[in-house]
Amino acid sequence: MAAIADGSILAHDTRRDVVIGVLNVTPDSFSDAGEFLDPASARHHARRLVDDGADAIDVGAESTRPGAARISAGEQIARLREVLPAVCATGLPVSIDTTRAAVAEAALDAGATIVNDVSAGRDDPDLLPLAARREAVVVLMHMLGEPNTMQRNPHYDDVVVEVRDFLYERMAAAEAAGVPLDRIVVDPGIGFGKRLEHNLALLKRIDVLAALGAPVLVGPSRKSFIGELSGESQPTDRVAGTLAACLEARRGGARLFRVHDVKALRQALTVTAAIETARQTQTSAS
Ligand code: HH2
Repeated sequence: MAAIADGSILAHDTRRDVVIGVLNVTPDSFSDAGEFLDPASARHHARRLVDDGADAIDVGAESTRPGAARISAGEQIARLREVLPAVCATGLPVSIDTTRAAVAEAALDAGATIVNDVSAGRDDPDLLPLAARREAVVVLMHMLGEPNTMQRNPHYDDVVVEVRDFLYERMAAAEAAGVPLDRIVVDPGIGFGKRLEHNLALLKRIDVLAALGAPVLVGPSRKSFIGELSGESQPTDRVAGTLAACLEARRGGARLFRVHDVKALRQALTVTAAIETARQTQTSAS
């Protein structure tokens, strides 16, 4: 785990699974609202993510759950001020989950090296040029509309093709802003303007997105489609469904997983990798 704090863990040549632990410094996130708003508990949770085997930590100060209220860049920065230095001190690469350039800049100044933008550079025109200047890794995520309205009757003719074309266009926009291809990660945006069937179609066809040539990140963690399928109303009780979604996405070529339950996913990935190795050993011996 040496020398990865610059975000190079996300580089294109890695075949390693990357587990990104979620740290929401928010009062209104859908599954961990208010838990880590106070800096001491945020620091404590960051250390726990490290102990649980996270490869990186994604810190956000604005909820993107359906219908969430927008908060200003200044308020996001205030929420993050005490938390970010402590999270960066863990030594893991730190990702900032924001659509605002000012927030991204404050996080990069504090030591973050990855910008996770759920608007894929559409919300703030300064974000991609900033990421380019600061040589940050950028996560470009698909979202239909915006958090306030995205779950109002989302419609696609072909969700996989439309998400792929959107990500292709945003990759081109990021490259035009100066972000090199080997610093771009793409994400289908599970739950962002998608019904159950859209989420399932995307998780089933990650290979189509992987063909774009950038590493694919998925963030199904505890999301409502798992509740729809299982009847589980408590997000914290959706861990098993989260693991299933991540492992299926991995079969299609997803390499990065943004999750709340790092320890459980790490274990699932370790077992999956061991079985794959056993299969390869068997095949080469026969
Ligand atoms: N999902 C959430 C937030 N950020 N970023 C990426 N790249 N991909 C995702 O799927 C994704 C994301 C929503 O989850 P969470 O942070 O737990 O909730 P909230 O937005 O309510 O804080």
